[in-house]
Amino acid sequence: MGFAQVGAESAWRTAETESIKGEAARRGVNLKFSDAQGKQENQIKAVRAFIAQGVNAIILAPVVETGWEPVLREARRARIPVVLVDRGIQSTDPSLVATLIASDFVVEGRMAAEWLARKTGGKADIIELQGTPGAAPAIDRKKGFEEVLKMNPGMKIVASQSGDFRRSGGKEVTEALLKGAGAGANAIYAHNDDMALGAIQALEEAGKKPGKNVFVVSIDGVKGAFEAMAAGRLNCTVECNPLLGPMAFDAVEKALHGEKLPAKTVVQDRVFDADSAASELPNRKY
Ligand code: GYE
Repeated sequence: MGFAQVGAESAWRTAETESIKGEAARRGVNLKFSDAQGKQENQIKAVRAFIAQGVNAIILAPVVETGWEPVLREARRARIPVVLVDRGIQSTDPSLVATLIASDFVVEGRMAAEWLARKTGGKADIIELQGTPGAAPAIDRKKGFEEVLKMNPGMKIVASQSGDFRRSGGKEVTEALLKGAGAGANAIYAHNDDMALGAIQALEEAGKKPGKNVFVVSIDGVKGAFEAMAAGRLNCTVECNPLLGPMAFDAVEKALHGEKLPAKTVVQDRVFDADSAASELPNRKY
């Protein structure tokens, strides 16, 4: 089997890679792994190489939503089922993929905004740190968050930029925005924990108190986020489960047996905040 992974931009992504590699080993599956270093062209090349090598199935975590149809048609022609994990694609032809296993990122964005609305009494000037441009979680986490802002006129995004889901990106963008449009912000919404952790560093270096005079809310629920919450530096994280290996391999097996799969299986996520962080920390698996 082939697994075309996005890269290693975040702790979430590393946990997903380990989950899929671990599950392959448990099932005795020979897994060919490709890291696209965040570039769609590399991912497309990897999928083509898997097809050429005659793999039985392909797991794909698509870096962006668009541009997949030609290579997916090649896979279909070769009768190789493709299971999408964690990020969806835009396509008018549902028969190009066997199924998608992912969280609902719109719901995650809504949950983050609802938490912030409750905590701030509906008054917030927000810096938004977006994920990779064109990626499903960046598009949908923005959408869900903004839906809730529309119902809370006292909350607005004062500055918004991509930090590419990386800690370094979150830090650099926050540094720059704090000197400009985001100077007066009392909240940061990061599309993932890694960017939030970078932003926390930037806030502290700018003499601010993240978690106290600037609320920081993010998504993923990785261990580093729970540690930051327990230390009072991060306020809230919305979980997004990366441990997709078992579900992905179940789906592959069904696809290989010709079973029809649902278009999407939604992974359920919960919200955690600083109140429960310390007691939850030992239970976290990623
Ligand atoms: O939230 C982020 C990552 O696609 C759901 O990608 C995933 C996202 C995750 O790098 O940390």
